Amino acid sequence: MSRITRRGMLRGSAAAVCAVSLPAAASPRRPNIVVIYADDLGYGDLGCYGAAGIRTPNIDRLAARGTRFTDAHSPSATCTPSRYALLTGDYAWRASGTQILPGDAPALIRPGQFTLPAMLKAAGYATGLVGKWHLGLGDGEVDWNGRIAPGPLDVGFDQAFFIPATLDRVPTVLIDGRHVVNLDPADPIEVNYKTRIGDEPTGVANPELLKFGADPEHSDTIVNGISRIGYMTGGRAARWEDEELTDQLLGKAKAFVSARRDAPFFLYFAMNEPHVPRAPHPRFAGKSGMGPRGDAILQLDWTVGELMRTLEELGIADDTLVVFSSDNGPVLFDGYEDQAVELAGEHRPSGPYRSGKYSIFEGGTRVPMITCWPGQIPADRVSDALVDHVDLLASLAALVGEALPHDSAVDSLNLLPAFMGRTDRGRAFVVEDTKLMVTTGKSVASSGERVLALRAGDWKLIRASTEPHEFHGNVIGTQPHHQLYDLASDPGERNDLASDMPDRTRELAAMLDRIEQAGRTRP
Ligand code: NG6
Ligand code: CA
Repeated sequence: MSRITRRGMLRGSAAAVCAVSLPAAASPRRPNIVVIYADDLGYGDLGCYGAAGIRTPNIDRLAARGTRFTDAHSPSATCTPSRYALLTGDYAWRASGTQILPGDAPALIRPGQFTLPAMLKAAGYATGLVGKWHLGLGDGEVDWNGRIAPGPLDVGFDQAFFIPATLDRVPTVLIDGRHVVNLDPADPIEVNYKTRIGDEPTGVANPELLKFGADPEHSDTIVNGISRIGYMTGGRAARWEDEELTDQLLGKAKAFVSARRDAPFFLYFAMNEPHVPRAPHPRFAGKSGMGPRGDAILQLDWTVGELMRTLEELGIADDTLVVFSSDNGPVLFDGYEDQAVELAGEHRPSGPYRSGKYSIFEGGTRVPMITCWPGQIPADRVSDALVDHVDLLASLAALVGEALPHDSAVDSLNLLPAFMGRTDRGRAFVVEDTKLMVTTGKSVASSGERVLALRAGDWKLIRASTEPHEFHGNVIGTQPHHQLYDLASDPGERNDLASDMPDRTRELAAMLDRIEQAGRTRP
């Protein structure tokens, strides 16, 4: 019997394993684990999920070699809370402060907190982060010119090469471990999210310097011809060049896996595509016919292919479990005039689901997800199991034989058999989450209401919220009353059944209240 079966599967769900005949697997090594987390990639954005207008052969190949999920959810409809839940195993809405963070926010995950990388590190894994962090740094006053802590290295990563927040937020610099890369001490960095500092051009004052226009929220300091959210001065030698960034991150990811080819490693490769601002390398520019958003998806796909090729060349592809997914649903216009809306044509970035990023409708959190581990996970399989990224922590703990402390990872369920593609039995329910955007002139705060929805089987209850909600003219799903949808017959959430089915609505609303009040969902 393989180590996986012995150490993980039987512990979690013996029945599920026995129900399906497994490929007789030779004893695998403890696998390397690579989580590739795309940013704002939608359910309908990949060829293997039905996109006809965009070619994603590398990610499609990953799906052909593994299992593709049709009902996988990011824990939230925006980045910070999704990543918080992925890394901690707690639904983000249980904690305060888990909204989209500015680039100078303090560390949200505190040192000592139980996390996915800390768990894998305890199991003997080398752990690395390459890419987007967006979970805050420091204790309130980040010293961009000195030692930056706490950060990823304090919550379980051995190595971290990362961008602090988002591509559209200052500071637009990379951090290696605890220090800004290429920082010239004679040109110190200063960051301010409230008032303009220094005399560098801004999108508001110098729109003629921009590669593309931006809305007022994205019109502060211009870096590399792109205006950002927030002001920064200094650090000129350290500023990234958007067009080169993904190649640089890929280089780091390749170096990490190459250096650790002989030991189990965990790589969290947090890619930025197709988040705004979309400025892919010139070799992708204009190639999709859908403008920079489509081109960014081509870049994402190519980069995934390169990382896979590296694993193959190192001879470790068969010893590596790859998980591919996205932190939230898609958005076309997100502040920059890059023609994403105009050039989308027939492309439906959310596939059959309604709305996208920021939304409590399915498009907000129903994301592509693929797991691939040659010889262990069935190839070319489609799974309808209901799964959530919050479950990866408990599931991977089961895989490597680590126990979870009772009071940590409180919403993370061991769904290893589902992630291994060996059963379609996933969660009985999942809580969907969004923290609403409130647009008030210049300031777009995500200090608005938190709206939760409960998926129980095909039923979906969207909890009533008091604020009316739109984002850039899109209805994002909230109403002053509960909504009830039957996704089996109405996947697009058009037919609110709440007034026709008051009992079911009440029952699901009460269940959601109980889940919230219980403080945990893991048994
Ligand atoms: C929003 C930004 C948006 C994007 C998002 C974070 C405005 C108007 N919009 O506040 O451009 O950066 O935050 O995206 O400021 S996420 O994928 O990291 O959650
Ligand atoms: Ca995102």
